[in-house]
Amino acid sequence: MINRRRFLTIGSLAGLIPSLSFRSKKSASGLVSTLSSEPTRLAAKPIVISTWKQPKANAAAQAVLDKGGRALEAVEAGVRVPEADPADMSVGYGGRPDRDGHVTLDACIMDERGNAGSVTFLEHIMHPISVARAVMEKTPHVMLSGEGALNFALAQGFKKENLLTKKAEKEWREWLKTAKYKPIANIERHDTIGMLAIDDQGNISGACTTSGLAYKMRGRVGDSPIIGAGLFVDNEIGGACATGLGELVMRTCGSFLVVELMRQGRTPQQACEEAALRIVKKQDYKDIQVGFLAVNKKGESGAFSIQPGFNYTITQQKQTQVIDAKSYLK
Ligand code: SD4
Repeated sequence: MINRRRFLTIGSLAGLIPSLSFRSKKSASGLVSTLSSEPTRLAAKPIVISTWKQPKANAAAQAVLDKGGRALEAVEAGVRVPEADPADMSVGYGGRPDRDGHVTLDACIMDERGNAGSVTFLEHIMHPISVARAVMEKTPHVMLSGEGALNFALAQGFKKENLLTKKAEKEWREWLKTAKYKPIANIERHDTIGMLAIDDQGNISGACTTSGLAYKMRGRVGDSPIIGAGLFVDNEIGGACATGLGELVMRTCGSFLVVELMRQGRTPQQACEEAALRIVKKQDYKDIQVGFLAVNKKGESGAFSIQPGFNYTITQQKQTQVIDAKSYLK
């Protein structure tokens, strides 16, 4: 499907983003700019779509939708899979710690009514997404952080656990020998999961959960739990989520921007591309990865990243595929 897509050169779209100097061909620096003329994937509902290679998470979400469940239930069930999987070292249990050796988690969730819940800097709880959902449904707030989030989780019956696996600890101790902190595109194997789903009723929900950047400063919170940055859903329009270096996504309200661009008429693919170009235009992106993923109300979807290497998993009509996203740099 991806190879069959037609692309417009950015030159013909210069009116949309006037101040970028677009190139229609590969330049000396290797930059290529494109905005697609078609959505990446044609509409089909229900749909589950998630950042990176997450077939098991999509299967768990799809199982909920197969029973006629809400998209909200689906995305929660879906992202709980990598949260509990120690092999996924960017999410939940087994996540890489901060520079002081603590696993700290960020997550958020949004439903079709525009309700939102979020936890940041949460420690010791395997399923931050479920705590985020409890914040949404059981408190008058949107976001709880740190000790307050942990106390709330414990009061809700969540169990306190050690989330630092031997493997993650060993790698961290190795890192301590040089303790150089420089996030590099894809090298940290970004597996943060952002998931969007549309259910039988046509309702959209989303979830995003991560242990954040490996060896981050203690207390650092990324884009993933920030409504509008790591995730945004507007049931009239669509949903979007982001992965990669959160600082770049937060500075541009990335997921909100993608949804707003879809509101203005962009396809999900075009919206993801334009949001990535916004970052490229304003930020130092050279070694940095950011990927966007979006779905609109019709069930069309799209994805785009700054660096090559970003992929996503889509489940539609009972078929699951992992697709390489187009990228700004080649
Ligand atoms: C963050 N956006 O904390 C997250 C990291 C990420 O895959 O996406 N990793 O900045």
